[in-house]
Amino acid sequence: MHQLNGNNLKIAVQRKGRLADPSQRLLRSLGLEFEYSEGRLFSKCSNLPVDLLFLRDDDIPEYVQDGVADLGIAGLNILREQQARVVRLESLGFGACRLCIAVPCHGPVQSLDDLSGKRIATSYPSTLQRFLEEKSLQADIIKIRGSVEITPSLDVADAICDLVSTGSTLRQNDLKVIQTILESEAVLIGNPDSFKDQAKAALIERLRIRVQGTLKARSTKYVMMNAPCTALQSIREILPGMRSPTVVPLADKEMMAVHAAVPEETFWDVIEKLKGSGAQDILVLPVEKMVL
Ligand code: PRT
Ligand code: ZN
Repeated sequence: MHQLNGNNLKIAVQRKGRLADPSQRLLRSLGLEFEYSEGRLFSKCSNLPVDLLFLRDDDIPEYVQDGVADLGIAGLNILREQQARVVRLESLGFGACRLCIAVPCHGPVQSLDDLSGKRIATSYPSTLQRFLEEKSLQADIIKIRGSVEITPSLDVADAICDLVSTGSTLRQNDLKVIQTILESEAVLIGNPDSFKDQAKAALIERLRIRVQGTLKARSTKYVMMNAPCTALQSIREILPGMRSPTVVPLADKEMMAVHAAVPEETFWDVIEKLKGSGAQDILVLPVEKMVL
């Protein structure tokens, strides 16, 4: 059995569930090398002074708050619900979902105002309570641990407040969203005291830069194209906000190759405009890491 090292940076991630695989993938993409097998509670990284703790997602904010772990990866939904005293370091771009109030499609409650005096079943009572207070709504909150979506058909509740990602669970239960109360995704959190330890603070900073480099790379494509030299000015204008693209001369003196990084969200627009301005033979490559 491995022993945890008191000086090592401890990172808590979900053991099993929706955030488990993407969290481990992210950690590996940061260059952390570790072993994992199901049922394992912790693992020492072989190449950095980092120990990983594998926990239930609900326990992660508290472990970080209490300093058992220095960093953690948890859903924003859990952080908000628990109001944990931790610092939010980075949004991680996975585990996206919305905490929503949903009602039976053809029931008496069709809007927020109809909720007055009604029963809302949820696993997120604090977040819901705060939302209702903000809206000056009075409703009974029924705290349920799982399978919240079946409570209206059992007449345990008139509405639910639950996480939605694809919406298929709601559709299967003939429910529809009337209000989103939180947009959530996985976030990297930290214990504020961990930054007081110089060695830990320095390692956290290194890991943060690696997280940013990995996320930036995921949302960027590397585009290579050939174009007539006369199109250089218009191609530069189509690639706004980029540093100067790389221009490589070709054997055909009138032609050049242009290489540039393009953000995913504007990708197709940019490609179409590039084509329109004379670019041809456009190659698009994924970017592995991006450190600016
Ligand atoms: O065992 P442990 O406590 O660690 O795991 P868990 O079962 O409590 O959590 P898990 O693995 O289901 O979810 C972990 C985290 O994933 C959540 O805290 C959210 O941050 C995030 N996440 C993203 C989701 C969903 N999407 C999601 N769709 N968590 C739960 N759901 C559930 C939702 O509650 C509902 O039952 O999926 C159903 C709805 O999904 P759709 O796709 O039908 O809309
Ligand atoms: Zn959980």
